[in-house]
Amino acid sequence: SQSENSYSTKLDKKAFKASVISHLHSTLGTDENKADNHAWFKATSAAIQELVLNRLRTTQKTHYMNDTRAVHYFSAEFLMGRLLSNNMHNFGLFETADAALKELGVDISDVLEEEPDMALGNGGLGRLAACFIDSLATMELPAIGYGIHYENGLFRQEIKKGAQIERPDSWRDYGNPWEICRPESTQEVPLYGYVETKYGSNGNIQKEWHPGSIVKGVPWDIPVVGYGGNTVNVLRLWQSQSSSHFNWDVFNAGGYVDAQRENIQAETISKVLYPNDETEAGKELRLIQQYFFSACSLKDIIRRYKRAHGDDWTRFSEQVVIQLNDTHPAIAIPELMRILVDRAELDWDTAWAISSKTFAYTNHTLLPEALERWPVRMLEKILPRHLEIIYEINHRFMQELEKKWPGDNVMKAKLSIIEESDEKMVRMGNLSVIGSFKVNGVAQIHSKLVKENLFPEFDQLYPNKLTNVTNGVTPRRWLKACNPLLSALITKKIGDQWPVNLTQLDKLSVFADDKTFQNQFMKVKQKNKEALAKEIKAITGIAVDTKAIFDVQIKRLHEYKRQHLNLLHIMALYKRLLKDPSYDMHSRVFIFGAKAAPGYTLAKTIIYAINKVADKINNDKRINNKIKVIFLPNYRVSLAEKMIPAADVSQQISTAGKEASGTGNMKLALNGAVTIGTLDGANIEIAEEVGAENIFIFGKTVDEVAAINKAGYKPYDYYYNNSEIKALLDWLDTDYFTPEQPGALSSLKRSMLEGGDPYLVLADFESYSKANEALDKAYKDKDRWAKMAILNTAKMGKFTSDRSVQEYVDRIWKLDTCKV
Ligand code: 26W
Repeated sequence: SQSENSYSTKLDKKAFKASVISHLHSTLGTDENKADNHAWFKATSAAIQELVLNRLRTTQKTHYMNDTRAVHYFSAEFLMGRLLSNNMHNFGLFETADAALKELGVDISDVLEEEPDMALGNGGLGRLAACFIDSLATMELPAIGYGIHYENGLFRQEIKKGAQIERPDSWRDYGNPWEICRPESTQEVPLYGYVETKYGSNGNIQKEWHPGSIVKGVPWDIPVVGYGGNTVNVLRLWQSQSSSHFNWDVFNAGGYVDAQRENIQAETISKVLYPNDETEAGKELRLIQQYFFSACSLKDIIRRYKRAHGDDWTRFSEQVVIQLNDTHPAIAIPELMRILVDRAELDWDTAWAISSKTFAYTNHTLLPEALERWPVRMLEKILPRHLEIIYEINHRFMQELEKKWPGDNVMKAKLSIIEESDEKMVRMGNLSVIGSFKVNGVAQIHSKLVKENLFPEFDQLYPNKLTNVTNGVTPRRWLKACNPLLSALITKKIGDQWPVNLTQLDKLSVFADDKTFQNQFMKVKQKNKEALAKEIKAITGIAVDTKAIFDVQIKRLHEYKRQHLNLLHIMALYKRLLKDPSYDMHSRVFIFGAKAAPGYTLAKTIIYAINKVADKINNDKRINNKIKVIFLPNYRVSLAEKMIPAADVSQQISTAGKEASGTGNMKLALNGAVTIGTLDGANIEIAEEVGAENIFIFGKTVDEVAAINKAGYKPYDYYYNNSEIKALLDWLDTDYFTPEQPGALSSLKRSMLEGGDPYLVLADFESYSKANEALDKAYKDKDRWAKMAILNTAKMGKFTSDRSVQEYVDRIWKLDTCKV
């Protein structure tokens, strides 16, 4: 196509074929006759990687020669998904590769299916980081992502008899074609030990940390290909390794096993991603992970800076900006202070002036249980010098507060980095705000709540520090690559610039009433639904009617996201149909994808409940296939890419004030799904863009939620006053859905009554039910629905991650593009 040619990196079908075959021979040691899909995947990837590495070298040379200021995106998670299709699209080579493989007798989609997801993240925060580095490369901005090279990413989910089982995700078992090990850039990271006080060269008191152990960090680079293929940045992920990997004395004394034990401990650091999303568990290994990758990354940055600027620290914050993706890497703040004060021997004020101009922090959640706090005792043991530095930062900060608000100890207690609870804690959020020059939330409403509820005093103290940058998603992966049919239709209508200039989608608006375009648009949706239906059949064995409404809720399982509100409503529809077989509703397939944190019992019960209700409904002949409930196991990026293009309806139903932004909401609307949602996170901005007629908004607002909680929320009132709600909750308490396990769903009922229904499921139920009726009615009007779907796609221009990144660049990072 035109769009591909205009960006294409001169490699035609013939040359591509030759390259794949040559890799089949020389890289994989096989041939065209013996190769299976996996070998074709490896060979195709190797052919692409050759181009990637060329552009990577050119990019790095260019950045080096220009001594560019760069952003360093520190994130404990990068949820990259698969890279082959994305890299081919970004090089403009997808269609060439497709044709070349076809001539070799190979189906490209079979090849793409061979790639394991890089699931080095939990959910929204990790996927946002992946979208941002895609945008940074596309926009030709000097940037590097820093994170952890987890040996095991987020667990693989199996569903056995309705319940979630976790299995390890070993994504590198057969080798990863993209990553490059850079042993020459290995770093060493100290841990444990004690701090010695002594006198430095200038006669001042100096601190020296004598670590109790040292681990090595070995970097693996993943190239990040920008759209157009010009800039290729890197994602640098650290793998931990034992530093003295063989202790000969112990070994020779017969202590082979003891000598190995220490190795194993060091290597445990990057073994596994913590699967908790929004719950801080306070685990020592997690703190070590955070410090490990922050320290390796800082050393890497400083090594590069010194190569250009020697020991002159004055330009450090001009060259380096570090974005902290939530507080997970916040320990980098005292680490930089340690390097500047203890190692470079700068005085505190000079060091602080540099450090506090280097860091910026993004907050991704308001949930109290997700706000990181580390026991002082734990820090003291693992990072004794950092604890001292944190105390010093806090001490000076308290003096600043005393000047501003003399004698106000309440204020001091609130803003202190140290929480004076029974067990003293270090508040990483407070440290991040104090140590950063900018702090942002991720959607307008979220940033407003960050200012008003989470950090109001900080906002008073530092009037322009807190700001908003609304999230975005990359349209290259989340429309162009995942939805080729819709992409082709859009390009035919408005040209090929939309992937890099998403607001051009608005040009589709004038066709929203055009019958021909409506037909074309809905035909694409229909084809995508048929493809997903096939997938559903293959995975679950269940046949679904592709004329039914495809209603999708895909996200981590969490009470605040309220999958159980969706489930209660499904049960309500089922009950209405049983009671009155002529109950008027368009047939609907409810599709879920969700992983629960392994220790989150109620979340697991909700998964179990969805599967058990699904079993019952899917096999109940009485309701004539009006409802199907599908739980697709192991929700992940590559599955999302199949589900999103096929969705008619996008469920975004969190309790108002709880979902910081959401990004799935953007991806689904971009692909023509209509949202049913609360006024929460970015839903509010989506509603603003698409207009009230093109979205189904329901439920209590942020202010109403606050008022209800203040007055004392009584879920029993809803239970006793709404007979449908009562019947539904009581139903959960029978053995109707779990005959083999009576009472298995009772705890779900209890959570909404005795448990206090903390996320206001019952308070929002009726409003949700009404919104669903309106949605059902709208769907039955084919023209109206087509118009809504088109306008959802047309009005998503704002939500490209290019726009988010541009806002960071203009208002926080102050970067210049660097054409490669
Ligand atoms: C320490 C445990 C833990 C782990 C992960 C706490 C918190 C997190 C993340 C901050 C959770 C997360 O992914 N938050 C999501 O960030 C997205 C990107 O900004 C938002 O779109 C989602 O609304 C928010 O839930």
